[in-house]
Amino acid sequence: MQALTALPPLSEAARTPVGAEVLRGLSGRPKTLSPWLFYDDEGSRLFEAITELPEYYVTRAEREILAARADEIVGFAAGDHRLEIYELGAGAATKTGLLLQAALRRQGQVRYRAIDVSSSALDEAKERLEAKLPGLVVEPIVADYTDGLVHLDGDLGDGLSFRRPDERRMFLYIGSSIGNFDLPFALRILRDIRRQLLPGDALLLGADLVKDRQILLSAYDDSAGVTAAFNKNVLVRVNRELGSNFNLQLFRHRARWNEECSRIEMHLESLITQIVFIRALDLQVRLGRGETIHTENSYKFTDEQVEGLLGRAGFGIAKRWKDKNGWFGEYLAEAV
Ligand code: AVI
Repeated sequence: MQALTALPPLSEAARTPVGAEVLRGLSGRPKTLSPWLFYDDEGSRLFEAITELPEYYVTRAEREILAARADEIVGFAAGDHRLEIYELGAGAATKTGLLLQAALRRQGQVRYRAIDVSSSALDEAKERLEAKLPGLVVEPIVADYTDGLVHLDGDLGDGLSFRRPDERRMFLYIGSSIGNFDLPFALRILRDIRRQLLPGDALLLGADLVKDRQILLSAYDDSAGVTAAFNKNVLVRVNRELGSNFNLQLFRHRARWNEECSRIEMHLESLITQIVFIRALDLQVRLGRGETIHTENSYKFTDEQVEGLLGRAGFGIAKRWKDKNGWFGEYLAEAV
């Protein structure tokens, strides 16, 4: 009975971000749930575990590039200016340390403004990075950058008008997070970033590249089942927050390569014909056997696609780097 009283009333539940998304995604067909729902505490923990998996090359490949090239990247971005570094979706900011160290080697002191929805991840990153890197000042900005950066102007401070002439901004958008958005939305994010910059400022964009299909499929359907648990955790979250009765045993994790769209798709496939009830939304969800809930896209790019997107957003390419396998790309783009 306790759970009954803990749930918000119907109309209120549908207006919470989670309620609204579940109502939108599961009312019609095809069924979808947005990937931001993955990242509750357990989902964030599972994602960190994914980044350590042997099959999930993405994080390792990017770290390899940053470890080898951080000084070069920072040098290109700075020219003879001082760099101020911003990061979108900073989270625990583990790979970023390599770039911050390189910037500190150049200029002794660095201001790093980290933007993320999770205040606890930002607090943890501030404590860890400032303790480890003397000269670094971390300024956490708690915000959802997918809502646009314009309303951040106050937080981003002096906007564009109040810039020291010897200073340049470098935005970091690494980890191939750009790949989790459809292309028009990805372009919108890049344009939002461009609006925060002046000509000569820089954006470092990390993008996962098209490669052998089997390598891609294993990365999103690992042998230890961590990605499956990450995917199914979305149902655990909906059960907890909206009082639904999804039975995890009756769903299978699926990773598919969609060649035409150049993306890995993650789905939750219903193993039987079933009806799930979502109490807080007073919603019955009918799923046929084999029907799926599409939970994530992860686009894989070519150099031309990345550079085309950057060009349309108002950037020129200054330089690009790859890992030794050529699986991941780091693109330094200059605001023009
Ligand atoms: C966060 N993002 C870049 C990851 C990716 O590879 O698309 C999310 C992920 N989904 C399953 N594994 C990792």
